[in-house]
Amino acid sequence: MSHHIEAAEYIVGDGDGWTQAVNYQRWSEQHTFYAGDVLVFIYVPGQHNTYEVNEDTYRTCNTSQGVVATYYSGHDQVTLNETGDHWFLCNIQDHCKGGMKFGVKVEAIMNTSQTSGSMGFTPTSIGGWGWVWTFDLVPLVGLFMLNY
Ligand SMILES: [Cu+2]
Repeated sequence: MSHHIEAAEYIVGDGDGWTQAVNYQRWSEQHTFYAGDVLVFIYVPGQHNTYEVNEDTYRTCNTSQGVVATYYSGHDQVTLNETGDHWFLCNIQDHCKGGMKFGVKVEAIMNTSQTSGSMGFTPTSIGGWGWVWTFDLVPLVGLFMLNY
């Protein structure tokens, strides 16, 4: 009954795409992202862009440091290879400070055939994100990464 064998692709903002005046944090909270999933940022090139940044840069919108990757194509496909937190923003003018930014927490792929007691689900509060379900499953993460 694994519900997540294949990687999923998500259009950021759904029909709105990647633009201003959309609550992307709310959008991201509607999904559970797993390692290997793909975020697609759709926008008119030059009007926006996609920066993956660290958490500090996400909070401050100051991209003089903490930039992990940049995309400008207007159809940016970002694969969430690593589990853990990923932070994105638009670096055009004041778009980031206007709310054009969000974070996602990427989970390890769940192997539902394994029911050992090592899988511990823990409700965890992440600042400003409300309650989310997280779990630690280091052996599975290791297996997954071997596939890349
Ligand atoms: Cu923008």
